[in-house]
Amino acid sequence: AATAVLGTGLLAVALLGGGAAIAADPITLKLGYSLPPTSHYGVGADAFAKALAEKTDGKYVVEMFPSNALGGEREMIEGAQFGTIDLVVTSTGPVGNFVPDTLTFDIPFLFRDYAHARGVLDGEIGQAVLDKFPERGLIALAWGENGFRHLTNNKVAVTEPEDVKGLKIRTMQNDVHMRAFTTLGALPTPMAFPEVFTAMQQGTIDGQENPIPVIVSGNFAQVQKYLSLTGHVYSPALFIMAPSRWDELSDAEKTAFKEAAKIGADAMRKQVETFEADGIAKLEAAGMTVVEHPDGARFAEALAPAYAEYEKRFDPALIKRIREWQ
Ligand code: EAX
Repeated sequence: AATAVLGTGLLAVALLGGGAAIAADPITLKLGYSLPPTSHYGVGADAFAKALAEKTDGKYVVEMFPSNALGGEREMIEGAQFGTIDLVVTSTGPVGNFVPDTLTFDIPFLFRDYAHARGVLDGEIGQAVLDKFPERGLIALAWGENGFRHLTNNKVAVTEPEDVKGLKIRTMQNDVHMRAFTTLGALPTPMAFPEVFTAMQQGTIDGQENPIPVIVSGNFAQVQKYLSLTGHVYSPALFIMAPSRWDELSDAEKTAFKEAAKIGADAMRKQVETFEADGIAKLEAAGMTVVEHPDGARFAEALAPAYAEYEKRFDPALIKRIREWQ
């Protein structure tokens, strides 16, 4: 019966396909995310649900609310704090407003590549940040992945930092990102994700920035002409849980939730890789002009004043440790 309200039918497929039993009287948990079921978030959330059912003998059934059905990411995180939403798969975009320690990871050009980002998040440094969530009224089960963010817009093929000057760019509700775009001379417009497509369509913004998996999943090629592979910042994702739900779990169940989230995160990362492998060609086929090699070194140089500020705001020793991670 729980699957009837999904509108996607994916849960039923995930559970039956996995052969997991559904307990006689299962507990249904609401999970929200901002992208379609076919996205990396959808794939990750389904893998989590399946693993959780297996590990708890079907005691927990996850009801999926994809495509912003429960609101933007900031609203969903608030829902988890209040206990009106049980689980959220979200980018860290708005998370710094709740748990400031996540903001260090939002510094542009901090991570070299996927292996670097994943290594830092899965190690001591990432765990220390996950451990900060309870004191902010949230539980973070595991790091997932959104991907390296690239710039799209409707005005100009961006190759150099100067090309960004005067562009109205939607950013996430994240002041580290906003600071970077202000420093480049853009006009950053913070906006919740559910409003972004319409804003591009109506021309109230010139562009936005997101990883390839989001640009593809969101059909942004329909409303954006230019894609520049700036890779200017790595965007982590998180499996977040409502503390009110978490506190009801036994220790064994807590372990099961964390393990299931890790399995979900691995599936999400694999799906990011799939989108990265064929996404750019798909976007070109859909009519986007792609700048494959914008001048990354000059972008980093142009951000010097922003870096000076980040060094004051965050722990410089931690930034150095992350940069030098091997
Ligand atoms: O989490 O708000 C954003 O641009 C996010 O990257 C998107 O919602 C996926």
